[in-house]
Amino acid sequence: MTSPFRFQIEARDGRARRGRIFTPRGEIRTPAFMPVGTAATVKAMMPESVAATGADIILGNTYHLMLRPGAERIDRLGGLHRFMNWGKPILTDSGGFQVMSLAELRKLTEEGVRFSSHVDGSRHLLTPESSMEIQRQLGSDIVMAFDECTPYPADERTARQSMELSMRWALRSREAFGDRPGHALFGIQQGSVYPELRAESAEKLTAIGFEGYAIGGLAVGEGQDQMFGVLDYAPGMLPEDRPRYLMGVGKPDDIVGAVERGVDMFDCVLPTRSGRTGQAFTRRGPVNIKNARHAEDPRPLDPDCSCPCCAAYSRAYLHHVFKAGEIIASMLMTWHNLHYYQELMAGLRRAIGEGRLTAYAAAFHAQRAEEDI
Ligand code: PRF
Ligand code: ZN
Repeated sequence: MTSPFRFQIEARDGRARRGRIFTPRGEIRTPAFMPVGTAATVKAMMPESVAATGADIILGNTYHLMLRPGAERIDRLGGLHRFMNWGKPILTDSGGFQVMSLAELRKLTEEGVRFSSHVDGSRHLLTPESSMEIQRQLGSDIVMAFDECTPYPADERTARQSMELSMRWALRSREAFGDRPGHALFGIQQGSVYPELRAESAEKLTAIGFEGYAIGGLAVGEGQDQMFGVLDYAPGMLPEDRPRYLMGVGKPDDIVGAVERGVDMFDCVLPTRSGRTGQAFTRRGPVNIKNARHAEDPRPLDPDCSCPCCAAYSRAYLHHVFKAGEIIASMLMTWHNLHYYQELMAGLRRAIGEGRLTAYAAAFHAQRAEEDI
């Protein structure tokens, strides 16, 4: 019998791969972009609309859901999929990264992280074991190991200590996760910008054995040049036959560059958050709908876009509803942005399948370099 969770590579182009992850909740076409659904909602979107943009999987967060409404409550209500009415796969992040960026009075020890909730100040402890239990209660399809995202910049000694702690936590995560057919556990590589540490981290994770491998600790302020520098070698250190996930990335050009370097999965708040703050992504580059030059512009955000926003609404209307603080501004702009991201991923997958990724990336960059829109 083949495993209910498996990754199949269908095409390669340079270091890039096109493939498919099979799960009991459906297939994930890779390279994949996962919209962020932190608090059991992809903000401003109905789940069926998220699916209509082409998303095969969304991301949820241990940290937010354990604090509100609580993982045990979601478990009693039939799990996160039923709770939020999203039947396709869900990947959940393990919580450590969000604790370090959102919680107060944090204390990191060998055991885990103690912190105060940013919601009500209540005290909590997250450990590899409790993170695995919470992600099980949520019913997550792809569970992330509990790690520390090494802050940037970090000297090599500090980065080593942090990476080694994450690797001890990765082993504890694997042991606590146990055997759960149809569910996957992904390990997370750390090591900051140090090739030797990235290599050691990859060796330790591979020895433990995971269904997939994430590259953590990037997009934390190092800039695109340094991030691509790490991505020139880091994906190649991870097992060839498993999905590779670059956490928290990124801008459209970050994604194109990372796919060219062998990454299969991405998540980022950018399309959803930008949608709510008035920034639209288009083939010609970003458009800020708040700008007065759109006030009487009858054209859609992007004439080449087939999303419901561009099919029926002008820039003038979007400018107006955004300025008026109307909820539909967030709805339309978020839909457009998620559609743009999914079209980008579909274009990358098609290009890899046809062996023309280099030309696709060149056209992507050329279109954006054209004059102001
Ligand atoms: N670890 C985890 N989640 C993350 C990251 C990480 O390193 C990042 C880094 N960009 C984003 N989200 N667990
Ligand atoms: Zn559109």
